[in-house]
Amino acid sequence: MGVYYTEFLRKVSQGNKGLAILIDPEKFRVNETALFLKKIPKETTHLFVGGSTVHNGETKAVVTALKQHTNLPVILFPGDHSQITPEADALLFLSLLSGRNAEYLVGQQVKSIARLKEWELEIIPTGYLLIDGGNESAVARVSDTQPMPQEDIELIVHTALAGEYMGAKVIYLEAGSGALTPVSFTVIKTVVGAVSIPVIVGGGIRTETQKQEAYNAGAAMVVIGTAFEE
Ligand code: 1GP
Repeated sequence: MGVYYTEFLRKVSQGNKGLAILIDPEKFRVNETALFLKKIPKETTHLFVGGSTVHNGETKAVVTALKQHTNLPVILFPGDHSQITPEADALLFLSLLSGRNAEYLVGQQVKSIARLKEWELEIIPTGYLLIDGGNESAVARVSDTQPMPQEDIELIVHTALAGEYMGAKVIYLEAGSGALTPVSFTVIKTVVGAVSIPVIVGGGIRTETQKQEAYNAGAAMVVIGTAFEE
């Protein structure tokens, strides 16, 4: 695996927790990049860039501006193949395993290959699971898939394990941006106990308490977007 994943695994194995700040290129002002970076928490370990509906070229401009202003790893978290750009450090190569829409399981991924095979971008195979966050998420709308109910722990665990067995290097438990209810302690803890790869958790995490709860449940990394946009 590439350097960013290896370094992440090393930190996780030492008991360190990751904190990624998610930047949605649609809402980000490139001319305020320096100011934005001053405001993010000092424990931030990664910057994620992506959104459900981003126009062509916006991601490139945001990633380029971030790379000019910070040494934090800039990781793509794309809503679709058009958001993949070579200026970033790594790419979460997402497959939306919670859904049954072939386009988001593998179709978008195939569309990215002509470019990816020419680029140096580090690719991190990621099993992406959308869990019900109590409101309709952009991921559900855009992908036309249903989130998994938080109560259906067996389905969630089996889906995460299917991801690991298919080769995912991380599992991403997503409640959806702006979720009313983040992924629960029980869901995180059960998935972390079942898989042997790091678990990333995001969606609806707004407070320090919610963040700590995800860490205490075993999340290797928490992703926060909306709370910093606000
Ligand atoms: C990342 O979509 C989340 O997984 C971000 O969610 O915007 O609610 O923090 P928030």
